[in-house]
Amino acid sequence: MPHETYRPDWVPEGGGEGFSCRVMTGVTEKDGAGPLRKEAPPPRKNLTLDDYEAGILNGDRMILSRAITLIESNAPRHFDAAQELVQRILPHTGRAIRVGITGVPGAGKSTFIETLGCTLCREDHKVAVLAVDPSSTVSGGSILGDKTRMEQLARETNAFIRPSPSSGTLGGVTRKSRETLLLCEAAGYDVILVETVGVGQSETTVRSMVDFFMVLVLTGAGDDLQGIKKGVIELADAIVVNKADGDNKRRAMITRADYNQILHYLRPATEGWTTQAYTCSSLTGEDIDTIWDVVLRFRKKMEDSGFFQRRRSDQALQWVDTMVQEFLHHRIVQNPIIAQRREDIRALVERGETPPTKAARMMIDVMEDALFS
Ligand SMILES: Nc1nc2c(ncn2[C@@H]2O[C@H](COP(=O)(O)OP(=O)(O)O)[C@@H](O)[C@H]2O)c(=O)[nH]1
Ligand SMILES: [Mg+2]
Repeated sequence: MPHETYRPDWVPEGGGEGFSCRVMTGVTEKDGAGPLRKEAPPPRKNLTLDDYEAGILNGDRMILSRAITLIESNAPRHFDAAQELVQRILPHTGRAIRVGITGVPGAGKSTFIETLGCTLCREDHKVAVLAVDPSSTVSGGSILGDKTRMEQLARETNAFIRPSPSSGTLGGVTRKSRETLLLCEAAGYDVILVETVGVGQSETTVRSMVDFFMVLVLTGAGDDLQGIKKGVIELADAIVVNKADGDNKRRAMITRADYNQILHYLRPATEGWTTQAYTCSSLTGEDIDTIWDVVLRFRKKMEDSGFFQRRRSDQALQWVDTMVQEFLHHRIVQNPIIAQRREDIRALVERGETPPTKAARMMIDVMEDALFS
């Protein structure tokens, strides 16, 4: 097997790691060095659903990764298997605290997650990091950026980092992210951190899959709120003014006060919880523990009031509705008869020959005909 470390027979009793061998993939003819040994890739054992289930419940990261790949697959035959798998692991989900983190590019989301994640891992938490990146679904590029690699956190054995699935509609990505979150919970991750950018629709999407939602902001909010829409602030359970270090610290305090002023006039995102602004530095780690205490205090309070569970079941129901809508939308836009008739009816409206309400009625009739009869 290529790139595998093994210990040969001649290792002396008590011989340390230094006696390991590392086997590299052989050079092939393509490399231009003549007819050398050609090594076939190791056969990848096909996993059964039982293998997946047992592996996930055992916390096997390799099997967890492969299960997520199954979920992310767009092939119809994988879809059924993936759904069966999600059904099977469902009784083992729900025990993690799910935290969403948004903010404009450069706000320090990835750095924050890395610092917080490493701290939690050292406290024996198992931390899974997921990303929902709407840009990668459209352009193939990522706004979340390279730092999503989170090199320090990636080295922690208690951490599992999964980048955003990179194809499909935001709806498809959302389904995959939600199901990935469930698999991670079943694999024993008790903290799930979901990173997304504060542009477009993705923060509403992430809000709908997490318990606690925070917005990372930079200093100097002023009147323009740094392009962060008021709508995003209204989704937040905490505003975190990041980069409160060095010369920036004093300004961060002022920004925090500014946000608290604004929050005073907004409806809180979570019933029974007062959203406040805090400062921290993801670079030095200062006050990262304070932010985590806020999350824990939130969970305790919401569990006591019953709101925690209620939000989760509301989210599940809302998720069903969203998927039905998306499914119908998909069926409608994919249908050639509907597409043709739609053009005809639009032309009638454009020429002023049919009033809009009647045209809408005609469209509905066409759809019912095409889809349900
Ligand atoms: N001084 C300082 N710089 C930070 C802090 N957090 C992040 N940065 C820097 O800000 C830049 C953007 O950080 P990144 O985590 O990639 O932001 P993201 O786009 O929101 O994920 C990087 O150069 C970080 O090193 C912080 O708390 N203090
Ligand atoms: Mg990032």
